[in-house]
Amino acid sequence: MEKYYLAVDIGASSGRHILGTVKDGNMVLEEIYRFENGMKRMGERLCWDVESLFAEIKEGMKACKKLGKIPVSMGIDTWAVDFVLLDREGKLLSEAVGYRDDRTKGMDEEVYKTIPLLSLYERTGIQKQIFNTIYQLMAVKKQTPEHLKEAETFLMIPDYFHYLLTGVKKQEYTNATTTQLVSPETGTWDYDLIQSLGLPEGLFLPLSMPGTLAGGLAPQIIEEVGFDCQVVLPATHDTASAVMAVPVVPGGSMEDLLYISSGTWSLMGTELLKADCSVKSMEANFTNEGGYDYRYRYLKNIMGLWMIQSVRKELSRQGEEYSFAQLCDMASRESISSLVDCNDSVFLAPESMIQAVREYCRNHNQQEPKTPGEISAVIYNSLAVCYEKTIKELESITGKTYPAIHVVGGGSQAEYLNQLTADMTGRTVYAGPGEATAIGNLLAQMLSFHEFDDLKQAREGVYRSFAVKEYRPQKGKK
Ligand code: ADP
Ligand code: LRH
Repeated sequence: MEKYYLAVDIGASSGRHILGTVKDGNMVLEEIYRFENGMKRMGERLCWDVESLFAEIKEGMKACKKLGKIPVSMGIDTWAVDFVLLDREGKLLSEAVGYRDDRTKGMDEEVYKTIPLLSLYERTGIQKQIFNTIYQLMAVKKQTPEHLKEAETFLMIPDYFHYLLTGVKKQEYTNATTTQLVSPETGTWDYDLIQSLGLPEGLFLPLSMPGTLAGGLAPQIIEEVGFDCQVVLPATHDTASAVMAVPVVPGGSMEDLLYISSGTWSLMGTELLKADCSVKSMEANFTNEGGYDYRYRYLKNIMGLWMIQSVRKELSRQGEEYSFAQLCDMASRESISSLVDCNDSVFLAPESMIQAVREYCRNHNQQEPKTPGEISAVIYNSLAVCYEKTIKELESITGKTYPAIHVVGGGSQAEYLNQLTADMTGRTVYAGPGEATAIGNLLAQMLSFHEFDDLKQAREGVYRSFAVKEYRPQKGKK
């Protein structure tokens, strides 16, 4: 009898249900359901439609039933930093506001009235991003304080979905670290910080590690989807799951891996056994997010393929349909040398990404990209330059050298970008697996059911199970 595990991986641009099994030590995957995702304007705010996302979660579960492949366990991961507040009856107090909404404007200064930026970094090790949960909670406190007063429960988005499935409220560690309210020293909420910010301490429960059993499905869910299974918390932050699935050559080392988790964002970094909360690290804007087994994900957020996703959508609205592969192909034939700083805040949520890229080039006295191919070329080239800069910073901070880059996630299919990255950085790029996040989600469940002994064995399993494509740097291309 096959033993199936179900990963529900919801990224900012799409979600999927993937069934996984282990056969002779190798992982076998089957994608059974996929759906679109994206923030939507609801009233004044950019929000996630959590109601329809939960309906999609259940639809995918029904697909298991239809196939007759009932998982022993399931787990959900999503993007980080966003949350919901629930009242005493477990009802949402507001829409689930998304991280690209501008409600956090000026909230950094509000937080710094209580704790200066440097102390905040020293205490949490988390990279400043204006959308971190800490700034979002400050926005709630300033703009709708009644929600904080009425709130009985704070749950990050995947914790909320697990609660809807099981009726059990758990707060998972890896995603909790992205709130910027967790101490890397203790691995739990920094209650002094929470108190000093005037946030209700009671909202923050003891944290649960990936692999924790949340419980079985609630009776009404069993009735709806047609089966029961355990819910096991994966690393609920999608990037933490993706990093778990960075392949390791059998007998090789897990230390000193350099990865890019490439999707809507490019998360580039390594793992550290101890968080680096130094001033140098803060100035380079590296983060120490919590990972499986308390291995810190020492990385930098780079704006990533969000830029190309936005361009593609915009072109589609104008009646020009291109696949990502086509945009890559068109970009590869352009010679434009203009570059943008991908991490400039003008690219976080512009009305028009095409105009934002053009304007940036114009303002920096560079050639303005005109055609879709030119715009895509500017974006892909700028990303590769950003990767090169990030490696240099990382090597200078850790004192190590990283000869190869593992690109995992949907973006590992961008062949043109992989080759550019190899050429620009002078390192070999290993691209794949493309479904790293779902694989990492499955690994946490499988580890909890003892399919693998430990993370290293699990990562060696990833190496054996999935094809990885190699891109060697070509001389003279830089
Ligand atoms: P997320 O989980 O953040 O929603 P994914 O990991 O699914 O994102 O990655 C989606 C991105 O991968 C797309 O935005 C696109 O840029 C890139 N991508 C996927 N397939 C291809 C392809 N065939 N060629 C080029 N890029 C691709
Ligand atoms: C990637 C991701 C990233 C976060 C961002 C909000 O999907 O989780 O790690 O910084 O979304």
